[in-house]
Amino acid sequence: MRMRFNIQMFLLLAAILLSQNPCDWTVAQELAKQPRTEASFDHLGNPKLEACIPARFKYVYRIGDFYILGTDERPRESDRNDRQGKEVVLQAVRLFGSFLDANEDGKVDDPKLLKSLGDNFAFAIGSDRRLRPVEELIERKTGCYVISMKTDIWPFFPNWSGTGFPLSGIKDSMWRPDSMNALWEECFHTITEAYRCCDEEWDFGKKSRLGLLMAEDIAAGNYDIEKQNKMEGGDYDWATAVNEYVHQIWLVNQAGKKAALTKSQKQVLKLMQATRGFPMKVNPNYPLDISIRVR
Ligand SMILES: [Ca+2]
Repeated sequence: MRMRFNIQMFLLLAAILLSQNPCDWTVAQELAKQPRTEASFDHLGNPKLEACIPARFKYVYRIGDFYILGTDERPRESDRNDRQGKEVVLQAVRLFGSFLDANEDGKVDDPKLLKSLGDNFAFAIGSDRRLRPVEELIERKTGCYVISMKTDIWPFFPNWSGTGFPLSGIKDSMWRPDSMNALWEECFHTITEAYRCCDEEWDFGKKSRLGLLMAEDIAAGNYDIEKQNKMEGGDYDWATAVNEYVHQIWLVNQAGKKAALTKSQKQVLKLMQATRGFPMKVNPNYPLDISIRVR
């Protein structure tokens, strides 16, 4: 039951985080940003963002100007009770590396995606209590919206392969495979949010291509978001629902279970496949080579 509770908490908090449109916020904060040169993008990272990271965040990495930072707090729900915060940070760096270099040639597949990540986002790992002030500070000082993996709430299963789960179809927004590693989902949402900031096809609104496909599925009785909406007291936002729908479809496809998708869901898959550099799979053991250890 504890797992069930945690998944619900995970969905609820993920929904709250995703319900804000980070691009709108970033635009509003644009004036607060210092312009940075190409040279600093390559060699210096973002000193302003680094200055916001407290010493208790012992692990700081960057890929280009996109920062991944974490504490040494142990993840609360994991496969072993001796898992360390460092392991979560390192796996996040590997997942982002793999998402950015899906063909594994050691080069970022789509520099536009990396730029969007660095310009608009950072990724943080640790307990909710430790993360909140840092999320707020980074947003305020740099305009980067922080997407987080809350390791005191959400499950970290580093050996999860993303395959082998039973599935008869994605019926609702609450569906996740049992024993799923929540870190995959948070990193994936960061990637799709970055596309949302740099690619007009990646819109989650009601009139958007993705929004219309989800609406089709709901109208056909194939998919439900009302159960989650009720659980969240009517606050389950449409864009968040589309984002989670996209993630579920991606997850099912990368597990080799595309046949279980509806016609609309297969169209979502086509949009992903048509997006330049979009990672259709992820390798949790991707090497750390394209990242720089800052701390
Ligand atoms: Ca590549």
